[in-house]
Amino acid sequence: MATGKLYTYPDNFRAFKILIAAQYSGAKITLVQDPPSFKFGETNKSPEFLSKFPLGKVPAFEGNDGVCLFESNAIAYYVANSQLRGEDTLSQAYVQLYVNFADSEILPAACNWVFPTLGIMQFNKGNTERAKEDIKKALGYLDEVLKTRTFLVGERVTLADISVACNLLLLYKSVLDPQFRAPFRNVTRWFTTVVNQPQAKAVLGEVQLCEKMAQFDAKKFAELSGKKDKKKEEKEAKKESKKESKKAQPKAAKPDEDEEEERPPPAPKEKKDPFADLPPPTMDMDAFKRSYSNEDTLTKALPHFWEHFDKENYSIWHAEYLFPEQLKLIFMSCNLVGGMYQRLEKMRKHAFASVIIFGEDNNSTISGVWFWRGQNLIFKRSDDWDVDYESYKWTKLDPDAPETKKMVEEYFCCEGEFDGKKVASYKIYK
Ligand SMILES: N[C@@H](CCC(=O)N[C@@H](CS)C(=O)NCC(=O)O)C(=O)O
Repeated sequence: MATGKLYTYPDNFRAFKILIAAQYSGAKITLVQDPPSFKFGETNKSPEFLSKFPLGKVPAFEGNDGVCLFESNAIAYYVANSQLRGEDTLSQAYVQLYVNFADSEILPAACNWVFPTLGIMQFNKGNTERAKEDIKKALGYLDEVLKTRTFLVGERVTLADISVACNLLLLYKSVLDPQFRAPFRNVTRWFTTVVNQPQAKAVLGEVQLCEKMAQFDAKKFAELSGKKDKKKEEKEAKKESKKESKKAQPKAAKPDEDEEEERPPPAPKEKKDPFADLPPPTMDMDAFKRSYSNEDTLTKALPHFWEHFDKENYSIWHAEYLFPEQLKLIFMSCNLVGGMYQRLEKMRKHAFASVIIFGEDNNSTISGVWFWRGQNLIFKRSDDWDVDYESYKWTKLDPDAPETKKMVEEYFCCEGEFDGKKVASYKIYK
């Protein structure tokens, strides 16, 4: 039976899957999640940890026999028993179906909806509405399945129930209010059954279902940080009144009306080239990114950068997150930055960034160095790119100044003095 240590941070729903599986199988797992033995952003970035888990991600499992595993579903499988894995090949295939369904069809939408309500991700109305629709679709499917079943696969709890329930946990706790969950009664019955099994309860404690849907309060967010951005509000109001179809922003009132407005989706407009006003690019961005990804940053990628950087057609910028007092756990800040990168997917060919999260849980800042095509703020070139940038202060840097050289080196290497700030984590946009 598996015995070992599980590295994670407290209250990680990914670790819950593993811990619940271990409750069923009797696997002995020692949690390593509190300082000094584990500090998220530090321990998991240490050479010792990386030698065992090269991606530096948690949860990560180290068996007493030396087995090292990451990816929460793989660990849950390893520490489970045959009941949880599925007793025959078809049941095992169904278990895989639900484990993957939980991660692909539920989790991304759950994060897009819940994270802004926790203040750890920039709110975007279109994204939240889309996430709600995705969740409705996933719950609708599960509700059909669970009409005639107590558990998702077979007659007993399996990893299917554990994975799906853990990925629904944040939703049920904070946004699936009685009205939203009313059409999905079978799912709620099943969810309550699963989380109240003694093995789940031992890990999750009492799970209280949401009474009132948590909301992102844009005004409060801005007021609290003392940086109310009038321009952004005006823009939002304008967008709202125009019912801009592109982002399919529904009215706040009735959900049924919202759906009508959203369907059918508008035909995609012919997009104009955001860089139409600029000469063709001269710098080979891919070549730099290849060097950055594959070669030593200090001795290869940086010299490559300075040799090929074309200051006529590209510019370098420093970005400072404007609301550090809102930042909570370091991994949440990573998600904030990761979400911004995702929303800027189509800009990747034209930009590169190293964004660093400094400090520690509940006391951190985010700043980065970017470079991109053109001399002005790149985010203004397309409506698709303007979601997050106003949360940052942007300062254009002089590419010839020695301070810039130092800053670029520190940020690209994610190492350096940083005016005394301590690197907790970083994310590269490439
Ligand atoms: N698919 C992975 C995701 C793991 C993951 O993204 N972990 C995050 C925290 S929730 C992490 O360790 N991030 C640190 C990093 O990206 O450096 C799993 O299910 O285990």
